[in-house]
Amino acid sequence: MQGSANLNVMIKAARKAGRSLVKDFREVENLQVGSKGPGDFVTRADMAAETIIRDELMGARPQYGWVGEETGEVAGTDPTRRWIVDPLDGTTNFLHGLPHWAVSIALEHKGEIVSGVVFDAAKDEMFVAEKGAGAWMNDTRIRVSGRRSLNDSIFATGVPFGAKRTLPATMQDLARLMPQCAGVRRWGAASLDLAYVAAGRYEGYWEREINAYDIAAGIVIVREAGGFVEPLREGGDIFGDRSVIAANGDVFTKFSETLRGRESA
Ligand code: LIP
Repeated sequence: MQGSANLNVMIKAARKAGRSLVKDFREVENLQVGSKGPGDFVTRADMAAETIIRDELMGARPQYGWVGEETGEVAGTDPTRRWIVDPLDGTTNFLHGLPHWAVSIALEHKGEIVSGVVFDAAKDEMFVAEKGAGAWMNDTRIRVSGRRSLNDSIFATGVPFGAKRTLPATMQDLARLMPQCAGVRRWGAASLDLAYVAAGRYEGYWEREINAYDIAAGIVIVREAGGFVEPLREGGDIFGDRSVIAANGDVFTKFSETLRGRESA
């Protein structure tokens, strides 16, 4: 893909952070579980990755704003653009030695996500998209799946850590959806859930109580792969409501109506 200068900066940052995380991920497997076990180590790995990304992005574009999972929000001198970064999405998987986690970097311009990079460093899968330029995985153009019926479709969801507030609603979602589809998965990395929808690996994904930095990059990747992304609440706001629903265009209506409680014929 012929990306913009900004996208190239994002890809470089993701690769650099990914290399550091892969090294740390190998270490996690050698650590003993205990009070001074992988938990502290993973927090340090996460912080180190965020520092790498921040140095790269802020070094290249010091005028842009910044939102990072670990370091919070910093306003830029250019109020129209900001980076939205999760250095390690899928922390719990990482902590348990499960190779399903990613670096997620998005660029927002005037309230819209215009570029996104989701890097699954353990599998060396780099998902990227830029508004108007399509979505790619490594050197291959990706598209959402062509499955049209809910019955044949697989979906993914997530439940936040703790989940007290969200669990009953998610259970209701599952009760509505599962009898009508081929299966629901819970992989534990929202950025990759969106990237997988974009790559046609499953048909859709939804989540309640999700943070902007977990999903910002994936949003533009799904849209550029031909899919739809909306807030779960009709007419709502994805980041404001902290809820999202994404799917290929063929199943989106039935999928969203099922979750929103209005089952279509
Ligand atoms: C996690 C997500 C996961 C979601 C959790 C959490 P983290 O991100 O990607 O899929 O269900 O609520 O936000 O904490 O690993 O960066």
